[in-house]
Amino acid sequence: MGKAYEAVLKEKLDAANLGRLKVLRNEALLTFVADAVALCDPDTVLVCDDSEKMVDLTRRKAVETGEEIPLATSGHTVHFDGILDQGRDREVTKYLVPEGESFPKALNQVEREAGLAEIRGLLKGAMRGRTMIVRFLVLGPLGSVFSIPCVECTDSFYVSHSMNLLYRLGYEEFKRLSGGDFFKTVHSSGRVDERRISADADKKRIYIDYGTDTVYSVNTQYGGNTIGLKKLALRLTIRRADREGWLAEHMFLMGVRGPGGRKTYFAGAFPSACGKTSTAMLPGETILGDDIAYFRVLAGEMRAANAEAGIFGIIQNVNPKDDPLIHDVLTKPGEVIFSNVLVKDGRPYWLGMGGELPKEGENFSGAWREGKKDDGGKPIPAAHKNARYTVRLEALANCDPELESVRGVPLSGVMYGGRDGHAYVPVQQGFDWDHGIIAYGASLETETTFATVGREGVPEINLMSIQDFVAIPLGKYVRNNLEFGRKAKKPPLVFGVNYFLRDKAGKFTNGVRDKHVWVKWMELRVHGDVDAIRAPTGWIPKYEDLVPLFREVLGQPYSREDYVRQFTIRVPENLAKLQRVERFHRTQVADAPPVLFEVLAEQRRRLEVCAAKGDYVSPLDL
Ligand code: SPV
Ligand code: MN
Repeated sequence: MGKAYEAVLKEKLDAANLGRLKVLRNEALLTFVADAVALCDPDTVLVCDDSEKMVDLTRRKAVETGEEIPLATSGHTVHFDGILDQGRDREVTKYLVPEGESFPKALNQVEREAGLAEIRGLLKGAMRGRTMIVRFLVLGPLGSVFSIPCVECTDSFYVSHSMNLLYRLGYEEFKRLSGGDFFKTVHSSGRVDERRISADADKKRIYIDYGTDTVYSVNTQYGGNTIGLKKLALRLTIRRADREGWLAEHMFLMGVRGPGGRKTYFAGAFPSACGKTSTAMLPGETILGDDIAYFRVLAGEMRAANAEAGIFGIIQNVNPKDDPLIHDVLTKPGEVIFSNVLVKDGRPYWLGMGGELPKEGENFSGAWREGKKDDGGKPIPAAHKNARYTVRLEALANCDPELESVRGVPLSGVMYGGRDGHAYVPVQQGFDWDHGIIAYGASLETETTFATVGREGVPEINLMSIQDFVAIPLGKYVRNNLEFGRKAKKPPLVFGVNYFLRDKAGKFTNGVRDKHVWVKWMELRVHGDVDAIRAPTGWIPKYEDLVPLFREVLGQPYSREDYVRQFTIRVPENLAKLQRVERFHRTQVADAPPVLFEVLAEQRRRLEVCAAKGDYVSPLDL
């Protein structure tokens, strides 16, 4: 080798591990790994290839080190994160911005040199006494235009094990890679306690050096903070997609069955707790992805692929009735990592699983019994609300067969779903791509869910449900979406859904399962099989088209009263929503495209015209 990195690598890597690294013939990679080794100072380095032996080794080591504990069911393990490490941490996740460079002000950031010095200081010597695991993975299907190679150096076998389930193994891809860019992550759990849990939560930092496509993460283990390929890479991907003219979205992908056995693909963006996973997993349909989708126009057609190959899903409320498919995976033998659930006698328990939970067991706080309080005197729940499961998508009986398709799948529809108790109807279709992107995507609101009695949800905009990750100016991101639609010969239809519309008494106007009917209606719209009514906010379903769908999909009748209650246009509430959305874009989005305000202004005019018929206009009167 004879290069600067040679001495470092030779000191820590044995011949076999060094050989696996050198055969990749990638200077940038060797430099990156050597830098991580020199910085973190592990005792040994394990360079993983894609062999079953390696995959099995990281799986076994996760248990041997104590980061995961085997459960009674074969293949099941549990991992606990610290009490202050139960979710993505916005506060300490920052972009490293070089001095003098313009970067969106709304995003959490730190001057690059100062930030690098801080996080590298925290990583210095952090892996002493441990093994550094070097993992090669790929975002998107292997060997495709969607593929993005990634390397992660971590001292957590739990993180390494999780990546086996969530991504495509990429060692062979790196062999094929001659030069080319790749994403890099260095992660260390930092100091750990006797349960192998990160102990210095106050020193938790996740910094994104977007100029070098490198992520640094330390003193944390929660998947969303440590698995570089998840939301951290999404931030880098959005920048890359911006440069290259495609889109990286925070969306699920699903196949919806239509008449004659046809299958139509949809993508969907929902802020958390707005029905994203339950839509993606509707029984009878196929699931292609639950979190991150890439869109490209190939030969004039919009195509989509899942960046991931597994699910890091919220387990709260998963029950056999509403979520039969995933419930099946979580209760049968097979590879599942549970995190932050309650464990009693080798069995996992979570909130909302149905039935009584044990009164004691082990959870993220250690030994737990009902009534246990945290340092602030607040009761610790049996399991965390953000407790999760990690599984391969293929474990699901309805995993779509096109998951690994190198050209992705043709995308026919995009849906945006918020939590809106007051204004938007349960389902509607944008008048065109621009209207859908603007009136549904860029207007996506979710209500904060306060448990406090009498306190109503405060609407908060989460633009396309991706706002946290948009590492380019927000207005540019909206513009990219608008322009992207123009590149396709036939852009997908855009739908807005809202599963949370309430009546005057505050009751939900819809049942939990009604979403399946809306999805089937969208499928029919894509193929022009049903007509629709032109409402001020979009095309809405006709009553007579929904009746057979309710009967066929849910086996239940659908009354005209329900239809009128759900699809009445609420003019004042819609005007108020428009005002909030406009204010957001005027004040928070410096470079909002002018067309956005035009489309919103047209929507206002349509609502004002409609107001001649009254404040609340029945769909039967439109
Ligand atoms: C989300 O919070 O949107 C997730 C989980 O999908 S995380 O990996 O934490 O981002
Ligand atoms: Mn997500």
